[in-house]
Amino acid sequence: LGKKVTVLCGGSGSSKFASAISSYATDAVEPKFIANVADNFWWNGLLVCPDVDIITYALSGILEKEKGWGVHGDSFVNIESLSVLRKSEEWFSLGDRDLATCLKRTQLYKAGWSLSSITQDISSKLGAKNTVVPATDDFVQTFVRTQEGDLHLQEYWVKNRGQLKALGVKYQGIESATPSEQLMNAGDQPVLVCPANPVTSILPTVQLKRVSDGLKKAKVIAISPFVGEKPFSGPAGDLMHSIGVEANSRGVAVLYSNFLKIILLDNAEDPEVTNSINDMGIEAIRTVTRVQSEEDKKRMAEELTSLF
Ligand code: FO1
Repeated sequence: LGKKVTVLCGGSGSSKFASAISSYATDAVEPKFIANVADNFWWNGLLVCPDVDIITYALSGILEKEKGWGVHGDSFVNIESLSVLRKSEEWFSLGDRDLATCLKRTQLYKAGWSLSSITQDISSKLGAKNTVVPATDDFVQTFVRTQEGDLHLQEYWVKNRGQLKALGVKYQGIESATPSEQLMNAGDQPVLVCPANPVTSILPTVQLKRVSDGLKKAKVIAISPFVGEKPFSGPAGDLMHSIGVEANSRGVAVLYSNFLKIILLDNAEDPEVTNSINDMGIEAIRTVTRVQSEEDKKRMAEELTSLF
């Protein structure tokens, strides 16, 4: 068996890297994918876990890659029917197959299963090639402070399309949540931080108690989700400003500086940013960070394997 590595994931931005490692690096490494849970929410009585599901679908080869969430080729009959009943409430388009995942999850959750046992069960039934572990079994939820009040991340991002000015972020429940055992022991192995939105996808995982300290001794490698000021996907820019850091790769390095050893930056990155990250004692390596084709995934998997 290969070297054990821990991969910290968000959703869409991380899914290509998760599938790159799963498809092309598993001769050399045995990856464990830790999924963010702070975007989980209750929808029509169902427990929806977008990032957990996005990574599970990616590792099972059924992710809708175009959108970066949901199941490829899914239908949306349930949403059409629900919209007939109350259109204004149906801003979250959960596909029909996705609905089955969430129905089953909710049923098991209500029967007393932990989120990690449920995830293990669902991911193995869907044929995921590697283990997916929720960052915690407890409830941690991201709320964005706006002039209209504190909005759950899904309301801020999906319902309001990220149009309200973000004034701050809080992770409700994080102080009392217990990190998963795999996350707690991650410091013993190399750790990869996928190019995810730090504020919504990585901080709620690494700020779980004792995690950041545990990561200090690990070889932690992150891939920047930014090229210049432009994030790969999602609301990273505004949310980073709202917590007082620059919305670029240097801001990412600052947020991870407690434990980060290496950061992969795109070749197009500003040399000044690269130099200032090196000055922080973090090794900045320039490469091609965009991963689209299978060829790109293979190259990225080889590059990462050589760093682990
Ligand atoms: N994102 C959207 O922008 N619109 C949607 O209707 C939507 C539905 C959806 C259903 C299931 C799922 O797992 C994810 C879904 N997402 C949708 C993506 C998602 O909620 C966000 O991109 C992430 O949670 C942000 O971390």
